[in-house]
Amino acid sequence: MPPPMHTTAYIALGGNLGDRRHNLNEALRLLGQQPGVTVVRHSTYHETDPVGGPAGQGKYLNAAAELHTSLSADELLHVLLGVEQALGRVRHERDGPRTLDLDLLLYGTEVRADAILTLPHPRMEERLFVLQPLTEIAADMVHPTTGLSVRQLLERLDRRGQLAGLRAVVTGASSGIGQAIALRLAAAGADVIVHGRRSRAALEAVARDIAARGVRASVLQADLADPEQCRSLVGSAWDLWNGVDIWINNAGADTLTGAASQWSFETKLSQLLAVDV
Ligand code: PH2
Ligand code: MG
Ligand code: MG
Repeated sequence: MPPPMHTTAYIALGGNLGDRRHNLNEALRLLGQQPGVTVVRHSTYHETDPVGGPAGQGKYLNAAAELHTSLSADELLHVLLGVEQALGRVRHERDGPRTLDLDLLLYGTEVRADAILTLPHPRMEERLFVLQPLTEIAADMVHPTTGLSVRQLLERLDRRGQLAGLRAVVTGASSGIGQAIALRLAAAGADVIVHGRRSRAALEAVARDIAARGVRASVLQADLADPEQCRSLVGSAWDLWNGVDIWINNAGADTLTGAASQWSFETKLSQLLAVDV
């Protein structure tokens, strides 16, 4: 008898609530029990820092697994959601802590993007917590849209730096510490918006240095002492690249040098509160 038709699929497993090791073990065991699904191999478990989501959440345990399945991609997705639920997954906020997340990374060489499913998984290339485990079990597998192997995707991400794909804003970035923070973020792979109040030319020079690191750079000006300009700065920054991942409130009023050094204590204090706070 010929072997039954199957598709090779890869999934990412991760969780940062409860007994993480137990949840991953159980997920693999339950998956193997599903009709039409065989767990061929899985990676070791990697402890990883949470990417995105709320501050203060615990570290993740992540893994990857290779499946053989006679199910369609939609059916397999349904099975993954069922196993998540069986292990107590409750969905609150986006990227919030969870007992178990099962993401379908690849289903054969299928490429699709619709309301139900995007294949390959749209963020797998940016995620060390996916590519490191996946490299253990499928280093030479070719990713269908980039044409790169999983090992090459990992090497590319390592080269691009830890903050690749994240969008940062640094206020008061035309000089000094703010400029240094902006350049360091860019060196780590982040796209950076540099904010300043006055000197457009200085901001544009910093933006050029940032862009020279191969990331996106942009300039926004606003007087942070003016609440209305604060609001519009946030709106413009958000709209520019459709979201913000990192916001550094570096700007501070200079009340020590120049004309400001002659101000009364009360004036200095109110300016500090208006700009810095
Ligand atoms: N999953 C996310 C968001 N952030 N971070 C780590 N380290 N591991 C994950 O599995 C993970 C994450 C969204 O699914
Ligand atoms: Mg996920
Ligand atoms: Mg998921």
